Amino acid sequence: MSTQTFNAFSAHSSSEFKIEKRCDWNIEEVRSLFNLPFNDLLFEAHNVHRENFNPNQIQMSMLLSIKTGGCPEDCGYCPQSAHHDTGVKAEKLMDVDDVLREASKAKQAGATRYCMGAAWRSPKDRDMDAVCAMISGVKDLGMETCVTLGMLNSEQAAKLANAGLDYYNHNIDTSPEYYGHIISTRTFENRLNTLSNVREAGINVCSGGIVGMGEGKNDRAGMLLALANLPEHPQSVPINMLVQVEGTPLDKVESLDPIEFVRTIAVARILMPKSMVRLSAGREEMSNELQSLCFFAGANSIFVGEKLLTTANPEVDADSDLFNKLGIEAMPL
Ligand code: SAM
Ligand code: DTB
Ligand code: SF4
Repeated sequence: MSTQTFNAFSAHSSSEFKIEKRCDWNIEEVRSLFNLPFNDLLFEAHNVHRENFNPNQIQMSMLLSIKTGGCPEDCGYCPQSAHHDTGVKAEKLMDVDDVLREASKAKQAGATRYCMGAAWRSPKDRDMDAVCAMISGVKDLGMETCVTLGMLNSEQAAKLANAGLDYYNHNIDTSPEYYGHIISTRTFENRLNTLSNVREAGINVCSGGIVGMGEGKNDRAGMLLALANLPEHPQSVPINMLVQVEGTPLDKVESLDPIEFVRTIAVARILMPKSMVRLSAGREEMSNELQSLCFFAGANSIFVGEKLLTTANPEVDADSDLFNKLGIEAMPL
């Protein structure tokens, strides 16, 4: 092992590869991980991964947009914001029966977690009963449940917990410093507040972010630092590569070097050794080789199915071909 690797890790590892679960990382440590030689970073991340997970298993989630478009928030990346002209039409909340029909197809396709997303700033109280019925219906099918509905107060979080919700997805999206460049209709603090309401209701936290939004390396480090230093590591950490959508302010932003994307996954794995790290949006534009590097670097969850919320995801057959080539199997529940 190079001296550089040894120095970079000696400050925070109890043995060569053992990295304790910590919530007190500092930005210099995170930056030094990002700056490691690529092979050293991948080697360390893969070892951390192997200590905590079967490296040949990937968890599979499926997404459904239960309420599409017309969102009052102005997130610069999002095709569903009413502030951007993207051609995504505003729809009503889906009927519970339709959602459950889609969920049973997802189960047949091998998904073990069903994630339902709504283009809301926060749910209206009048919508909560329908969402709770979706959650309990999906649970009855034998899948884990996840919803992403925007900001929640503590009463709403408690209601979702009572319905049996397993995970709440609420991304911090980028570093605190870059947040205002991407979204003006809410603050980073608002995000942390909802995460705290979710955690206090006893729901597992799914929180990650997006890279490739024109942010710098320090923002990627700052985003992962903020996630790793939450009172508890999020149980799931989705890392999205920006899907550029025409009509959004971030369309045509300079795309992120794929090697830097793999570094982001690797650093997430090292900082949050026991969390599921999801190679989330953006796989449609990634080669098999890039995805394979991400799995080696510690990603162990994906979204399956041909659609994310409004944009494309790889064909189910393409994913199973890749998994066969890599000897990867679905992670059982
Ligand atoms: N409205 C809720 C919210 O923002 O929390 C839930 C739905 S929102 C679409 C869920 C997440 O999708 C966002 O937090 C963002 O991380 C991700 N996302 C949205 N548009 C994206 C894009 N174009 N590329 C990558 N990720 C995207
Ligand atoms: C997450 O981190 N990524 C998913 C899920 N959580 C809700 C959403 C990705 C959306 C990509 C753009 C779209 O399809 O609209
Ligand atoms: Fe609305 Fe969520 Fe899209 Fe932001 S990311 S515009 S809150 S749907």
